[in-house]
Amino acid sequence: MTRTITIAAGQLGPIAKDESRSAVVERLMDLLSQAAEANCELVAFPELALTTFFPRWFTEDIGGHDHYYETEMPSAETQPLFDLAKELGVGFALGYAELLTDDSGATRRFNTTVLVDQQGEIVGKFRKVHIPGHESDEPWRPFQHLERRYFEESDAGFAVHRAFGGIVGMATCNDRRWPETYREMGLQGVELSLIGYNTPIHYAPDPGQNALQGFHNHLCMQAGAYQNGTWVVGIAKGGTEEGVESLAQSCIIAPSGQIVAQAVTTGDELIVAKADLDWCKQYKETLFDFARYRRPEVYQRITTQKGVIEPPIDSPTEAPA
Ligand code: CDV
Repeated sequence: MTRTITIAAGQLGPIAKDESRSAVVERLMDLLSQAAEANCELVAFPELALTTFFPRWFTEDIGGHDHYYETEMPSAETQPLFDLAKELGVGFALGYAELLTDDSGATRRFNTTVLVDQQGEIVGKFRKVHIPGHESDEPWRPFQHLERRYFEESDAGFAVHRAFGGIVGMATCNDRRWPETYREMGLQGVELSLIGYNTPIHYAPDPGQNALQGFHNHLCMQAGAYQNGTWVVGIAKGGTEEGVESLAQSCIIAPSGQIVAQAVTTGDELIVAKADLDWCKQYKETLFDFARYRRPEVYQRITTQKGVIEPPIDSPTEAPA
């Protein structure tokens, strides 16, 4: 039995600050309809796909941004997308800002993605683990990246889900730059990794990286795909949003690390690929046969140490005898 599924990245162009949720949901539904016409089983949408990228603006009271968050999923405004998914038999992954009140009564804010199956049911939820940027007002920047003010880091890690006939995982934007993200999912047998992103071209702490944004985007996702034998779908919200230019270049990457489909615009665009999930085995059972070749006993620093600890300057390390 073949395990080939047709998957799509539903890239979005900019979302204006005053664009309504309903208008954005219309755009998502249009992409989902295109995915159905292309016989897709699944379409993945970007990070924070329902609103403008609001962490670019400082507010003293973060509650002043609460209207950018969802308190329920689906909500009255997003329900039509779920209904269409069920009607057309096309699942989706959707990134959004999540606001909740926990059991102790505390308000929690996460950068979240849900995985929805072909019956329109939520079958997985992921909360962003690596939160980039800064917490405080930094007015020297041409625009800010206050994700660390508006979201907390999730401790839930990288779960995977049996869905769409395979093993599906999710990660969000900055997570894609960290090899641990893919390896955590790889160790659970992931076959399809869905990663939405909002990546401004201008990187204020080191503008020398601006020209390399496209290269770094593909570099990390292609490496993650190959080293873990997984399909990776990278989905951008690209184009110039509220004056900030963001990377597009959404792509679908095979377990070989090769890009098999790539967006050519910076706006709303659907890209499609047929993904043979059994292709993953060619890597998982050969070069990257984890059970045979990994050496976790010599990787202790990876989970026990956070920052870099350099060797002392005056005591050179001895070569083993
Ligand atoms: N949304 C993001 O996580 N953006 C970061 C930028 C700030 C570097 C990224 O890794 O693309």
